Amino acid sequence: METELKHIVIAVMGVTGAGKSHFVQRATGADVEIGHSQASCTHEVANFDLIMPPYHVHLVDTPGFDDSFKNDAEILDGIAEFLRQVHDQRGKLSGILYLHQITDARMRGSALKNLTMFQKLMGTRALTNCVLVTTKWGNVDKAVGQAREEELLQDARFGWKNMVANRAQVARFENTSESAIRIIQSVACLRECVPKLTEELCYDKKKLKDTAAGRVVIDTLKEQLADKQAEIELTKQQQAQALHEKDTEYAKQMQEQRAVLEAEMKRVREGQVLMEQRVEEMRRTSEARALEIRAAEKERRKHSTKRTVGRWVGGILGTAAIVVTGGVAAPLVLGAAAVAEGVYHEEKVDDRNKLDRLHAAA
Ligand SMILES: Nc1nc2c(ncn2[C@@H]2O[C@H](COP(=O)(O)OP(=O)(O)O)[C@@H](O)[C@H]2O)c(=O)[nH]1
Ligand SMILES: [Mg+2]
Repeated sequence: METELKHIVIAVMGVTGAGKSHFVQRATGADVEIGHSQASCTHEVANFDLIMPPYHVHLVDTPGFDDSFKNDAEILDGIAEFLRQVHDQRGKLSGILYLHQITDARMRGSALKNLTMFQKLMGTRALTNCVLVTTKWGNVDKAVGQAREEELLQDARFGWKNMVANRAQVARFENTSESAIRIIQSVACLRECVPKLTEELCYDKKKLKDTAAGRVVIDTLKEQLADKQAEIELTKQQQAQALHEKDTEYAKQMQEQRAVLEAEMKRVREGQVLMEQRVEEMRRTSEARALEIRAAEKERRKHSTKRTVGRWVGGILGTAAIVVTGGVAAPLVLGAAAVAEGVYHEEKVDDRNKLDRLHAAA
């Protein structure tokens, strides 16, 4: 039956905490990591399958442009890579759901930034396939929620008015699977869309930094770089002053703070390098990462086979030694087994960490 299903892609976007992963969980029943604090959970673009005849929906959870672990360049790079893959594999991008929590009394800075990025990513034409979805209605008085929804639709500063004028739909998520499915159904049947970012990268062959969304990120990175430089300068002065006053404890604190700031500055610079990529380079980078991951997985499997064989051989020899010595060698054999198990465990953790690092970078 599966072969008869039509494969479509629907992306879920919005600020951290808007309820993207929760929505995906409600729609698919999958074990999606949901955030219960301000720190974001979804750092990578992640695909979840939903069989909804006649469609096989690839529901794609994305991180917001306010992630606590990744900067805007890394987030945009991840989204750009996802859009490039959908385009290259002739995937049908049927819809983009933009989630906004109705519990927010005021549009926070991060919410405004995400909205700006969303509009830059989509452009105008793809808005036909966009749904502006409000969430968390259960956590707000209905009349208050309705007033906020009205404000979102009327106040031109929020961009919703313009998006709706350009055929974006509006929906309320009622925190049930049926509600999630209804929203998905409202875009599943639409003709596929090509977001502005896909157009810019795949047809106009622009570098990420020259796209509409990229330009916003470039400005943010420049500001962040200037801020970090100023902070580093300040810690240098404070460290010198502390040393002059022989306050070694405070001088040490300032040195540590500077090291953190320098590491952050390095990440911002790496972000700037990412933005210089063209779509061909993105492809090469992601192919190289995929190869690295495959090689690491092969290596891990090889190690795990070696470990299993080692355990069996060790077990047989150990038992034989205990039998031959009439039990005298038992403490020795058991001690050796414990040491070997410790080594196996460390190797396994090392392999796992290496793989996790590669997956995180991919
Ligand atoms: N009551 C209610 N809680 C929600 C809703 N959507 C999300 N949440 C909660 O909001 C928090 C953040 O959700 P999450 O899906 O991790 O947000 P994400 O960062 O956008 O992926 C979690 O505690 C969710 O359980 C909703 O529609 N109603
Ligand atoms: Mg999430």
